[in-house]
Amino acid sequence: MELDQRRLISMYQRMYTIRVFDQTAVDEFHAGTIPGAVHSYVGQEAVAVGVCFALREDDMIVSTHRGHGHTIAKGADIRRMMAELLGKSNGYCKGKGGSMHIADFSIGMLGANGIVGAGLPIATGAALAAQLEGSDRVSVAFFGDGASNEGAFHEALNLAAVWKLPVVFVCENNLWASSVSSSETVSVQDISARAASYDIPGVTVDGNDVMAVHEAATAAVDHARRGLGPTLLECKTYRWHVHNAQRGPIADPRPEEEIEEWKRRDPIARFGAYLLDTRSTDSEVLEHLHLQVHERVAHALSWAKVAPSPQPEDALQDVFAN
Ligand SMILES: Cc1ncc(C[n+]2csc(CCOP(=O)(O)OP(=O)(O)O)c2C)c(N)n1
Repeated sequence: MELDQRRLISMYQRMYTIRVFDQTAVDEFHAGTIPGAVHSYVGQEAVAVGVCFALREDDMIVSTHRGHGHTIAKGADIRRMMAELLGKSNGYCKGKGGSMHIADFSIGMLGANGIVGAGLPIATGAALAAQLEGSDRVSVAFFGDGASNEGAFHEALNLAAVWKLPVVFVCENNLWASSVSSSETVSVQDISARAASYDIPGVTVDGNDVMAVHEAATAAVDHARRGLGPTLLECKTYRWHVHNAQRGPIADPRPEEEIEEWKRRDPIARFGAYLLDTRSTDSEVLEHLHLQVHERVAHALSWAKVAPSPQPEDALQDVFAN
C-alpha cells in the first residue's frame, strides 16, 4: 500500500508519542502523582496507529481499560489526557474520571471503558446510528482476547452482521487477560476464526507490524463504508508491562523469555528500521522527532502538575443533564 512520506512519519510520530506518554504515566504512577489506575499500552502501539490512520476524523472509536494508545492515535490532546490521569480540573473529565474514562467526541473518541467487553455494543450502537442517519461514518471497537470470551462480544458481532452495520471489531490479542493465558481460556487458535459463526470476514495480522495492521484495517473500513457490514480483525501483539501498574511488587505470571522475545519484535524499532530501509526518512529526522516527542510529553506533564485540583463542591457538577 502506498502511503506518502509525511503520513508515514506522522504514523511513526504517533507511535512514539504513545510509547513516551505511557512510559511517563507508569513512572508517575510509581512516583505517587497518579492516584487512579494505569494500564500501559507499551508494546501495542502499532495496532492503535495502524487502525486509526485508516479512519477519518468523523469516524468513531470505542476503547478499553488500556485506552491511552487509542486516544492518542485518534488525535487527542496529551496535555488534557495527562491532567486527567493526575486528577486535575483541566483534564478531559475535569479530573473526576481518570485513565479509564477519557473521551473526546470532537475527534470521534467515544470513550475508554473499565468494563471488559462493554465497548463492542457501544461501537455497534454508534454504527447503527450512522446507518440510520444515512451517513458513511464507520465505528471501531478495540478489545482484548479476554473480552472475546464475553457474551457482549458475541451479541455485538451477531447483531452487526444481521444488520450489516458499518463497524470494525479490532481484537488486540496480547495472549494474556490479566493473569490468565489465552491458551487456557480461548477455544480457538486464531480469534478471527470466530467471525465464521457470524458469516463476516475474519482476518489475523501481525499486530506489531503497523503497515500490515494499516492495510488490513483500511480494507475493513472500506468494506464497512460501502455498506457491506462488519469485519473481525485480530492483531497479535504483546504488552511489555504487567497488566496494570501496582504499588509494590506483584507477580507477573508471564514467562520472562516470552516477554523478552516479544520485546525483540518492538513495533516502533521495526517501523523505524522499515522507514530507514525504504529511504522514507533518515536517522537524523527520527532522532529530532524523538527529542520533540519527549519535550511535548514533558510539557504535558508539567502543565498537568501545576493545574488546580477539583474542589469538593465540583463533585456535584456534571452529574445531571439539564
Ligand atoms: C466484565 C469485567 N470482568 C472482569 C474485569 C476485570 N478485568 C479488568 S481487565 C481484565 C483483563 C482483560 O483482558 P483482555 O480483554 O485480554 O484485555 P487486556 O488487558 O489484555 O488488554 C479483567 C479480567 C472487568 N473490568 N470487567
